[in-house]
Amino acid sequence: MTVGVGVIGTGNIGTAHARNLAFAVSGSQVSAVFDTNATRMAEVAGELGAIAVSSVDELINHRDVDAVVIASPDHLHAEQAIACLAAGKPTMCEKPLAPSIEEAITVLDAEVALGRRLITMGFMRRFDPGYVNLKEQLGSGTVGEALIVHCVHRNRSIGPEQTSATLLTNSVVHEMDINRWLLDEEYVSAFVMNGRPSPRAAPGVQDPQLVFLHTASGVIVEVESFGNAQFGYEVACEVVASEGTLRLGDGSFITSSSRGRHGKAIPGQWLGRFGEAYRLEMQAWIDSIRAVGGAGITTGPSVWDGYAATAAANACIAAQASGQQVPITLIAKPALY
Ligand code: ISE
Repeated sequence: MTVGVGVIGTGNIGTAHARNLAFAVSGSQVSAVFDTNATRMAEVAGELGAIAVSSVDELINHRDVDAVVIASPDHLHAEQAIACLAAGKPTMCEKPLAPSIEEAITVLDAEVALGRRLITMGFMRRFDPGYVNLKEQLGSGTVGEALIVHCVHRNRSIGPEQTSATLLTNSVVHEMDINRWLLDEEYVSAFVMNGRPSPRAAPGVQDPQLVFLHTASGVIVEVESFGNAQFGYEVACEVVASEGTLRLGDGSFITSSSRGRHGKAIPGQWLGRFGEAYRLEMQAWIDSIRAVGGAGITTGPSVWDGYAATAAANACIAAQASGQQVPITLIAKPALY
């Protein structure tokens, strides 16, 4: 069975997902696309041999659409995810599940009421070979127990729509997810340190910022989030453990020596760094749909993971505003997850 996918949003990430589904993933094709930018939508539809539809509703309910990718602006994810649940279609929802906890819970409630998992969260770092290796090595116990995790998340620049809060819900949300996955436990509190803003930061935007999370067992997760780092894209993670350390540098850095120079090329943005993770994420999603379809997805990041990451990001927003440490209290985990 070839899974016909409808892609909502043909911006950077939606187009990357659509190209992967059309050319790099086996078992899928892109049957329909939708975007409010009609020119861009037509270009992507033409390139992939998909139809361009006139609304999100038409896409979700189209008979050639077996499954949906949500790659629209963050504030639309929750309502579109709920519409996909109502149509009974397996869905890959880009992060975040929603910017606010309340909206995230509406999706959680809708999926629990349906009684089967249809939504997979697009936390692609879980498929990055570097992070997978880091988790395996930590799990093997050779460095002992994790005590502190230092993370670096630098973007070359951020758009004018980004605020101190969206840097947390849209960007640092990756660390919210990947560290609870790495450590296999939930967070219990958040604290955010504001410092001297970069002269490149837009007025009123706290950039860079230092985020501190405590997990249930007391591990400290520290994240440097820097949206306007200028030099390129960089993600790094170092686990300090009781018997040693594990360090994940930027997996896409290749050191080369040529023409009298020695050095590394730095990716300009996240697609360069996480290209393989995005492809592997899509292949795993399509494989799971082909295996179980609408009967319910059982692998990959879930709506619960999306909710937990949003809850941590929202605690950070409150911590940033108050300058205080803010507790993170999750609702009871439904049996579905
Ligand atoms: C973007 O949406 C991503 O997913 C990138 O990984 C992240 O670095 C960036 O800050 C986000 O805006």
